[in-house]
Amino acid sequence: MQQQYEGYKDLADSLKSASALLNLEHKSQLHQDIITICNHLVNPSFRIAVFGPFNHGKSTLLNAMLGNRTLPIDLIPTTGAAITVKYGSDVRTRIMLVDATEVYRSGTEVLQQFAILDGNRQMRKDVASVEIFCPHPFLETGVEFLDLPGTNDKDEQDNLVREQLLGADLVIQLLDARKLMTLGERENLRDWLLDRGIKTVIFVANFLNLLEPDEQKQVQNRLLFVAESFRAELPPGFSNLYRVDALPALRARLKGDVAAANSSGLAAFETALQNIVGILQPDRGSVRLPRVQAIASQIQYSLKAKIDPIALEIKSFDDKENSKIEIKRKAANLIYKGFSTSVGELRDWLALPNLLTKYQADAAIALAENNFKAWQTNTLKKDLNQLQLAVVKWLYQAYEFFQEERPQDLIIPFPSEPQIILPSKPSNTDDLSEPGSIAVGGGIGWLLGGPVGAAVVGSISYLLNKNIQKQDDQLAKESYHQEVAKLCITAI
Ligand SMILES: Nc1nc2c(ncn2[C@@H]2O[C@H](COP(=O)(O)OP(=O)(O)O)[C@@H](O)[C@H]2O)c(=O)[nH]1
Ligand SMILES: [Mg+2]
Repeated sequence: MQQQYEGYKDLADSLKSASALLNLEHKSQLHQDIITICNHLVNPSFRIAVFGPFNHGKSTLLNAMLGNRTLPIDLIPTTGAAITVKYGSDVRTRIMLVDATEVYRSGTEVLQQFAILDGNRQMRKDVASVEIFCPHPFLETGVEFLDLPGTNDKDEQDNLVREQLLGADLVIQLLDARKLMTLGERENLRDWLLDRGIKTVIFVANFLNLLEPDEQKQVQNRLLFVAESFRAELPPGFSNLYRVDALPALRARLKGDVAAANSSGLAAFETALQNIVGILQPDRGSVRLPRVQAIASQIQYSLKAKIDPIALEIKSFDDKENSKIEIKRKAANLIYKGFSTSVGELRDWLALPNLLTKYQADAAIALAENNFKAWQTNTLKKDLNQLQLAVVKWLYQAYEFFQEERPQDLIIPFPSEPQIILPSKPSNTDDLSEPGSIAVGGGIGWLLGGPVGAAVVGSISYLLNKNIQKQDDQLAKESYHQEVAKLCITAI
């Protein structure tokens, strides 16, 4: 039992924290219902509420059961507060005010002051709860009664009453046999109760004694129909319809007249009630949990109504982001491919064998013609620039597209101009008139002018075309211009 209560406390806490997410107005129906359900879940007593329009004899019936005039009857204008009747060793009244002041008095006279409606038929706003303690054996078993104000006074009171029903384990619905509810009223009530999972409802018909005997029979049949149309969930074998003449019952109890109590219908009703409570009380979960389910699905529904638009917003945001990511992915792919191709081309170009194949002859000739720097700028650097530009173009696209800071430019340094040392001129050569035998890069042009220069250039082409410069060292030695040509090729 203890464990079960702790479980219910957890359940109540979960309901409260789920409802907190809804930011409900404190006065809203759902918020009130949740509070009521949570309090009900952890209430250790079995609560029986008496419900019905004012002047139907609710208080009279409860007094008849209690065997005294504990509850105010005929308060003028009418009872305004819900009064809980609990077990106590003597009759006492406790009124809690909204400012947490407690009014605790012997007897029930103090009710006249706090529990009636004022001239405007309004309940005193400063009263939070009204309890009466009573030494009755039925109450001692952990049962409490709830005497409710009339339901057709004012909307505010209707709300109060309905909340109280939600917190009751068993509802006694009082009917006036002289004026039964209309079909519409009945359906309203039934829907309201069933929607909230309130299924333990017993009908008690009052005032049947005021009808003529033939009328009684007719009304009895209609009452049966009303009771049957309500799908009550009572323990098997118990009727959900009883007849009690409340005032004669109270009088019989006050006098101790057992026969009169029997004929008023009170004794049979009490016996049935005690048996029903005996079965339901140990199994309060089965009464209370359907209401938790009803309220939980309302919370779920409200939460879903909040979640759905947010989920939709998140989805459309995600979709947008994903399509952006997809575009970026495609762009990255494209740029990466282009970049790889361009870098590949540059790398191939830079490979020494390729450079030699493409440029060695021209470079060596340029060197021989003292034209190396101009050749380097106009041919070699131009070709490199083109390839480099292709690489950098992709990089710039990437940095622009992904909004990154541009990197430093790619710098490929050039070696300094090659230098050669001319061998000494053979003595039998007349073609060269100048005596200088050593020249450094850039300085041999004047030395190689004239026919010797032309012969050197011719030799460079010849040697590279034949590709014999390595094979035959002898050959170079055979002629001075071939030797110089070979030096130029090597320098390059
Ligand atoms: N004749 C007659 N009067 C009744 C009966 N039950 C209640 N009354 C009277 O109806 C009036 C309203 O009763 P009360 O218990 O205060 O009704 P409540 O407003 O539903 O609590 C009182 O004057 C009662 O005496 C009954 O069975 N027969
Ligand atoms: Mg009353």
